[in-house]
Amino acid sequence: MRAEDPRTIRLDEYRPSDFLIDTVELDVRLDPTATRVTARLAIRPNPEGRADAALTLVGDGLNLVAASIDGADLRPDDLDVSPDQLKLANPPRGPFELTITTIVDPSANTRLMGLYRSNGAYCTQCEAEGFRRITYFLDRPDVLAVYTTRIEGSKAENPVLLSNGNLAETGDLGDDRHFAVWHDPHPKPSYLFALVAGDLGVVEDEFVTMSGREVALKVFVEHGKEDRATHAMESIKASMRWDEQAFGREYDLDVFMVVAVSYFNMGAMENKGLNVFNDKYVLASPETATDGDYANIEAIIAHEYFHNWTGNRITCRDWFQLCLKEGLTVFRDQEFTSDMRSRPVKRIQDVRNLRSIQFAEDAGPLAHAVRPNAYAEINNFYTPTIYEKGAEVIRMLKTWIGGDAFRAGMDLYFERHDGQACTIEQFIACFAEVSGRDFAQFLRWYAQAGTPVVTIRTTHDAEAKTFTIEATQKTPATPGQPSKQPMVIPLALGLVGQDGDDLPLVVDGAPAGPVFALTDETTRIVFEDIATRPAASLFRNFSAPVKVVSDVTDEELLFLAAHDRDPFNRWQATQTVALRKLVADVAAFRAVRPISPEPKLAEAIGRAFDPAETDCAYAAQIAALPAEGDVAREIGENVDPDAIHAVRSLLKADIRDRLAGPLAAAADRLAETGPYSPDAASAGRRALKYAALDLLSAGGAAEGVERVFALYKSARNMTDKVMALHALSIHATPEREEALTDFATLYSRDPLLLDKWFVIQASAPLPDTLDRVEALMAAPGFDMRNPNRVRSLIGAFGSGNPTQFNRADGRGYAFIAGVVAELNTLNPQVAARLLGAFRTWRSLEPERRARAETALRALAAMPDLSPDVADIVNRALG
Ligand code: 0A1
Ligand code: ZN
Repeated sequence: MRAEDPRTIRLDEYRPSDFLIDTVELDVRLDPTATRVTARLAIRPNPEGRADAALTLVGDGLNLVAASIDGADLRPDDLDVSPDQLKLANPPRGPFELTITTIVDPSANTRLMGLYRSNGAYCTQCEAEGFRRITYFLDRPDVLAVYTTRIEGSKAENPVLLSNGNLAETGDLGDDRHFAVWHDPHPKPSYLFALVAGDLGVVEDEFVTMSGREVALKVFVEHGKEDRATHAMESIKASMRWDEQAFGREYDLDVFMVVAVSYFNMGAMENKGLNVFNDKYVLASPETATDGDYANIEAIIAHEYFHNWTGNRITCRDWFQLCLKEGLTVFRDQEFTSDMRSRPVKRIQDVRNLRSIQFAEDAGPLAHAVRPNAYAEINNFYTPTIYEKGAEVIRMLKTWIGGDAFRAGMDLYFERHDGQACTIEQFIACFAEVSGRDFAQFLRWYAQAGTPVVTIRTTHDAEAKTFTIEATQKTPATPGQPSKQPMVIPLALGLVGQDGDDLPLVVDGAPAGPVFALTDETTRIVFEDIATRPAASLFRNFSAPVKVVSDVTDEELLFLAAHDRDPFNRWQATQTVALRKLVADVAAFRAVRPISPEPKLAEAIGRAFDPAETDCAYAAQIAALPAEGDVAREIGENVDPDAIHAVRSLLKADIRDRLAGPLAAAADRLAETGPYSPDAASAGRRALKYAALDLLSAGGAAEGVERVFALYKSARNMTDKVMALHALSIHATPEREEALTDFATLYSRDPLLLDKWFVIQASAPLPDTLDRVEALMAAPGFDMRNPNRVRSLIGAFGSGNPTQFNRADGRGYAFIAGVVAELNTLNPQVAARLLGAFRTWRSLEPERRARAETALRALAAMPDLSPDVADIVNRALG
């Protein structure tokens, strides 16, 4: 963060609001270009604020029509008004009612914040600071009010009128006008307000809560898509049941609604009682959705639903506490998915994801703490660090104090803080209280950015029969944080004996572990009664979000890959061996030295394709090598993405050559027979089949490509079709072109399927990819105003195509920067997100680094840069 930036907001400058708003009565008269919003606000001075303060309500591009206090009109002289604020220098010093009328233009709102239109429907997005684009307000999360919302509009255009809470009244006004009044009894911050109106189809169901209350469930979608909403509906019911069982949390309104919209900046939004979703995370049918889509929908429906307690009933005091709701809610949705599907597979997927996006963020110029202490633009802090690392911190907390104490702490948090806007300290205090532990050091996880590196040295003393683990932790410097202090790092471990069983853990003559807290820079643990050197299984189940550097040998790792009883570490062992090899191979490749063969790695991966392996989803994880980005991060500096790609492809081809028979047998054995079902076991079989086909077609090998093409042509569900198309798309073959053309002919009229076609082409590691992406921007169906289209075509190229984004000629960088410049005014949030592609630019080899910097500097020099884009560019260059 640049100190001179006038917009910088700081955590230590937090002050309670000088005024509170107890109730909000909104009257919204819908009109495509001139929607009239009248807000009646019951305001009173905050006893915790300053006594003689002015009242400053914030706006964003607003147009004031009228304002009055307690019924008396305010004249222009009484007010200090601009599009961005409404200020009363001398407001009443007791309770009063302020009425404000504004006019907003939803059709011109391309930023998709505030009130906007999506395919003809009206909808809102208010997190983080969108409510101020609807009316002047104390638009901050610690001002909680009870909302009553009256919506009036054309009956023909908007038969559906929705807002938060319960429906209180509806009425016909004649002349094609009607209205609905919604009342939400739960006080909430303005960012949780929502309004939706339009001509929508609905799927309805019901849920009976654990105390026997009936809740109406409604999922609204575009007409004709109702049959694609059933999976979302089932996911709502599963989420409601799970939150009751796992956390004792019950739903609290008469109705719970989800609306799918096609123009949305993010994944979904947890507005009280009225969740608004990107339709990509609602709509699914076997003909249109992949296994991945089904899983995402289930997880995101759960995430938004779980916010009802972690985020809505208990919200954040200020935006610095964003992880209070997001990290905790991600943790809760991860646990839900683990219970619904396979726990080890979910853990592996989450860790892959964490490493590929959060570790990358932590290692670059955009690194920031889980709770930052300053920000220039809050929209840019909806990051993997806040979400995914935030969830890891909660998971560590649970590992550290144990499951029972964790649940007791959560219960206390819900009981003590229901209805409040809280801080991380208040949350942590609940766990300190129930566990009796001191959390002062643990709190560093919220304040220190960067991924700690834990270096482990092991020694076995045969004579003394001891096995010593020496763990040294170091967190690298990050922007604004040159030096770091040691953290509390939970190390869950096992010592695996030669028979493959865990040895008893004895320290100082007593049973110990399996979780050890590393609290000092160096911690030594001496295990007793260890006659022969065991294989150390470290950080089981990924017990801390750290990078591990250990002296555990490849041989020991391969032993663990076969015998460790911790499924996560069986997977991790193979990954570590593969990663070490890939890093060594890249060095050899760049030095034009021969690459050494590695038959043992192929043997470990081969176990995934053993017909006796019944957990296919898990086996598919074993079979998938570390991603190119993982190799880049491990190398750390002077990175050449082409060399990494070349070496990884060679390793895949080598594994294929060694496992050709078992791979072909697995692909045959796993061929689809019955009707499609998206359940976890069936999805796992398809994932393993894909892993086999991906290896079989490595390097564009003719036989493998033929197999994949046959699957493409015979596929009877979208997962097979998309998997096959993806496998074909990475090699320049005639089959690739034929399949891409066929897919477009069949599906390009459906926007969500068009997106899949865009992603596949934009991620292809082929030299003509950028030309194609540029050409596709002019193709029918592409729309720069639709974030899903932009993310699928341009986002996938920037963040999902390491070799082509990082083209040696720098065209990839210039292309992304050019699109960002275009989107800068149209939709600054989406523009800023695209720039995430540059988060690792500093680790590139010098020539690419120079070209990336040129592109960033050109952007920085642009006039009228939005705060969103300026913030990322400045930090990326900072
Ligand atoms: N709270 C939402 C994420 C979200 C944040 C900002 C948005 O504005 C465009 C939209 C959604 C969640 O965690 O799902
Ligand atoms: Zn969330």
